[in-house]
Amino acid sequence: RQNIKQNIIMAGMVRAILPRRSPAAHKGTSGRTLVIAGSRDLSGAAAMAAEGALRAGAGLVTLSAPASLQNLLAMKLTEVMTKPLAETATGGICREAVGEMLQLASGSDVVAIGPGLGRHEETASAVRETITTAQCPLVIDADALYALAGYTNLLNECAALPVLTPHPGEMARLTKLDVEAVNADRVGVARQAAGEWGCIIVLKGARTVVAFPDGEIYINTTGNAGMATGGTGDVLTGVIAGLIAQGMSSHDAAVAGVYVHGLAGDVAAQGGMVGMTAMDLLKAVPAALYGITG
Ligand code: B4P
Ligand code: MG
Repeated sequence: RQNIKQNIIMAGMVRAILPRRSPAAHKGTSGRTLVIAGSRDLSGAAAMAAEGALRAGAGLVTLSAPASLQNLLAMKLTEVMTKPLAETATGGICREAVGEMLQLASGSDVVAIGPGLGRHEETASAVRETITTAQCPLVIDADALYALAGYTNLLNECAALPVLTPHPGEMARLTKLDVEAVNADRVGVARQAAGEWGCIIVLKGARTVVAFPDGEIYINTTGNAGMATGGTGDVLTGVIAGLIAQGMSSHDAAVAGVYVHGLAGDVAAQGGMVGMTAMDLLKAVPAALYGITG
């Protein structure tokens, strides 16, 4: 394990793996992304993740969220299709929504799940069932990571190698370590989790670590402290999913996604690092992609 290479993610590496748009492309050829996100008080996270997928070039993006958010999200997101899900009394996804989520997933190339779902136990259980039953690649973030704490053994049941995108706080909960221990050995902790659970770990923060089950590590150097603001993590979830929708493997999408996302943060920071928002970052994703592929 010690001998396995640690790679720094370089522009040339990302240039070689990013999808290129054929002149004859239509929206169907750029993939279908399903985002499962949001709860009554957390609509912004769902919107950010859905837009992240679009900004990464995904052809069609569907956002399924609790029914009470339907009108608000449909107003907020012009280009995203919205599908209402059955919800609990507190406004989170309920058990009865599992069938609908699986149905939507079956027509999708990738599912991103987690931002803003809330932490109701019924929602967590519906999330676990969806993750273990859906047949497409998954990007798992935020409250879906909360749902997996104590249940990481379920990741074995995923149809394809899932991508998990924890920040150090979420990683601490998943590993039952404290945040200091995670931060003291980011590479070691991410590598061990990826190997033990059978997943790709994207451990976020300055110098995001991407770890694979075979011990391979990629470290990202794009991005800046201006990204330490609400919603930027939700954008990353959408960006990685949007790249998978366009035909990238989960492996390549995780590596390229963190690089592009950080570069978008660097582009956005040209307008001022302090006070930049996740929305600024979203708008900078196409320029970041263009800067890499031309
Ligand atoms: P959440 O509700 O979990 O909200 P969030 O995930 O923090 O927001 P977001 O999705 O936008 O950011 P994320 O970090 O995913 O937070 C609530 C609770 O979580 C809080 O109570 C807090 O205590 C805890 N928590 C949050 N972050 C923690 C941490 N780092 N350690 C311990 N506890 C934490 O995504 C941010 C994105 O920006 C990532 O892509 C990241 O790589 C990037 N980024 C952030 N700072 C960067 C930097 N300095 N340089 C480069 N990239 C950076
Ligand atoms: Mg987050």
